[in-house]
Amino acid sequence: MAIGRPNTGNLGAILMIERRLSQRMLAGCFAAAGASLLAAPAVAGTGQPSPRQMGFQEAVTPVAADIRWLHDYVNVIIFVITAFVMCLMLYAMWRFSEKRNPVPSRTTHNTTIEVLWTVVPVLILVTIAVPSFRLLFFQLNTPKADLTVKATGKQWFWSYSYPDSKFEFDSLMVPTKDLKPGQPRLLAVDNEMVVPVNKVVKVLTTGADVIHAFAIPSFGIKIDAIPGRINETWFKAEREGMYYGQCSELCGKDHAFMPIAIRVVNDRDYTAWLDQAKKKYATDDSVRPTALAAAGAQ
Ligand SMILES: [Cu+2]
Repeated sequence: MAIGRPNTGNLGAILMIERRLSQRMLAGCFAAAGASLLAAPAVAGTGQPSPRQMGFQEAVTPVAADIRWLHDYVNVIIFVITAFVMCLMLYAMWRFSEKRNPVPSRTTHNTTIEVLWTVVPVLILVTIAVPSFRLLFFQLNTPKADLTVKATGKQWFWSYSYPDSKFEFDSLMVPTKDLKPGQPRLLAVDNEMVVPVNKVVKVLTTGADVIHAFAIPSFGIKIDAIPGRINETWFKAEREGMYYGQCSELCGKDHAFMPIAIRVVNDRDYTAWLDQAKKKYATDDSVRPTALAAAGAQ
């Protein structure tokens, strides 16, 4: 009795279904990729994510622009290496298959190729390390600051203090039901941090309770806000507008609901804001001794 026959029939049918399915899946993947490419906005979001965004949010500071450049540069290197290794593997599978190469050679060691596959990766790493270190120094060396703002992460909102002008205020997320037109959900806040355009802003961060992290994708900054210590970063926004970020360190129940909103304005608007902010957020140091504000003034 041919035991194998019914099985062969089943197997054939299964294989055919599988082939059709994989064809369909492949077509689906291509369609999805095509649709997302077509539907993707010309530029990724500025200051906030945009629907079907590919890649980073648009860079508005020199540091963020450099981060984007390094990312694209390393991506090209990754692509070339991956393509090269894939071609090499495909060629080896084809050329040295049992059919084409029944008696394998017993060659071992080839000094030239061994030197090459040691030296070439080292050179590739050097071409990555040089711009990467340059970017690190650029990020970590704060230029002379025009303005200092201290951001204190609290469960679950941010407080901004302007030590030069001696005021501090809290910045809380606007609940979805209270959003005004144009305000992005989970990102809009009641009191935005306001800074002037084209000015170096030094940001000091600290945490009042647990570790939070201050991050603005468009500015290319992300730095931990740790209780008991002050961290420092800087940005120079080169375009006016609203820029959003979020706490980027899991800090508790409402971690997802303590956005960071920074409004970058021209000098005139900044002076006007500063004048009214001084009145609005005036703190009487005798009533409210803020050790945090003092720490920021250093
Ligand atoms: Cu947090």
